[in-house]
Amino acid sequence: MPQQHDKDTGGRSGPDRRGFLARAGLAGAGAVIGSAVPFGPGAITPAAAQGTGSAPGATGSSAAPAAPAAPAAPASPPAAKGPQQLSYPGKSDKLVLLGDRPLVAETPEHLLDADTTPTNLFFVRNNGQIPEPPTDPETWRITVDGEVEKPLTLTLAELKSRFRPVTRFLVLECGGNGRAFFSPPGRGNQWTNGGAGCAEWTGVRVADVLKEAGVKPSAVFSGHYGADPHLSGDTSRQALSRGVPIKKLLDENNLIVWAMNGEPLPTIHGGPVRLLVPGWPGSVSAKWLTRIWVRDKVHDGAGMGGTSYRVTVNPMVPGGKPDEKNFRDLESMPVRSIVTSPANGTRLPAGTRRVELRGAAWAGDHTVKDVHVSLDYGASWQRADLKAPRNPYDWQRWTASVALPSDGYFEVWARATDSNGVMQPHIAGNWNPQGYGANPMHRVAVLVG
Ligand SMILES: Nc1nc2c(c(=O)[nH]1)N[C@H]1C(S)=C(S)[C@@H](COP(=O)(O)O)O[C@H]1N2
Ligand SMILES: [Mo]
Repeated sequence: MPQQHDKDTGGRSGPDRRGFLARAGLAGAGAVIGSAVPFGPGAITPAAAQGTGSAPGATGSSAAPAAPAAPAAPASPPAAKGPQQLSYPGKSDKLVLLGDRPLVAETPEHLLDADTTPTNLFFVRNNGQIPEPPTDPETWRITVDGEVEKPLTLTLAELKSRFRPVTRFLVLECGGNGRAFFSPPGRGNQWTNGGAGCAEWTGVRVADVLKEAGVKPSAVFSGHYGADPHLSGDTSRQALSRGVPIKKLLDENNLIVWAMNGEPLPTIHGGPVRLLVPGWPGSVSAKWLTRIWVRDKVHDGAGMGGTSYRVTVNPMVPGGKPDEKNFRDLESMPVRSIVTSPANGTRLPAGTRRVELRGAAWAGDHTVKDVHVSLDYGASWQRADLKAPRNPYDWQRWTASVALPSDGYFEVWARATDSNGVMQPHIAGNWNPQGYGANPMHRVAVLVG
């Protein structure tokens, strides 16, 4: 099925996809699915050539030794060149490059198998250039101003010494996560489910800092600023400057962080200092934080308004012409579950009659109430064992042991239901031009024998 080309993105699938499928040994299945499955061709295309070795019996690296990794290419448009790996100091080359200017890379779902996402596997999303790290991180300054009694300028050293440090497991998720599942394609980086991760972050509460500044009753919204230069190099332009309503800003779970997984926050993730506003689109979690501007009206920085980080009020015709009056900011991210083991494209020995599944689930501002799995395309469902979050805005790990009725081709489907009873849909609905809010059930192909 031909797909539109999306100019904004690095290629995901390549001309050699057929070759990859043949090498990967699920060629027959892949060919059928690639053309006939309505939920997004390639959503279950084996990703085994990523070759992590984490899944026993995965078709694995032996399938395609020389070729660049050929990950699952859910609903992604054929591009001029094949999928590429990220090459960046401190980051795993198993991350899939979605764009190199600005630098954007996602984590294949099966590499999100640890309870806490290692820094080298954490997805990367930049809108502008990556700023030069300061020689002395402790002198990094942030300003809190606007609708406050006492504007503050604080160095990193002062943040550390004047406020109580807090360490939390928090999910950071790009607002566009799941975009690749939209049909017709949404404009932007073609994330599958890998524009998310859950790290352990250390910093201070935004609310504590704002308490010291004294928020005025006139405060309505925040504007967040980072030090990253605009891609064009134009110093009068911000790469990105988003904000949140004051009520969300003052939520006690928001942090100004300087450490990730116990290490100084790497530059690529916004070090020395970034904001972490969990549950909402990642774009409000400003990296290289320089300023929190408390405003008396809705922020109008780069990435606010229009159809950016916005979803429809009344549903629109997929692919239709957007009416800007019909959009509102995407706030809480939707419920999502991922299967992190086995990897998509795993081959199990003939006669295998049970498979152990592992995954993660999260739901923006909410918790996850249930995860269910199916091996028969949703005809029947089995409830997974779901752990409680370690703290608010952590993701929830789940496991399930499922019987395999026979040899052959199976798809593992996983669906989560949030604390409000809202479940993941079968397909990406509520189409919008820039492709936000897609959270269809995750599907992983497994071949027994
Ligand atoms: N200053 C600045 N902050 C930023 C961005 C950016 O481009 N510049 N990208 C945002 C977006 S869209 C996301 S999804 C997250 C990604 O964070 P990560 O690269 O650490 O994974 O950072 C957010 N913070
Ligand atoms: Mo993002």
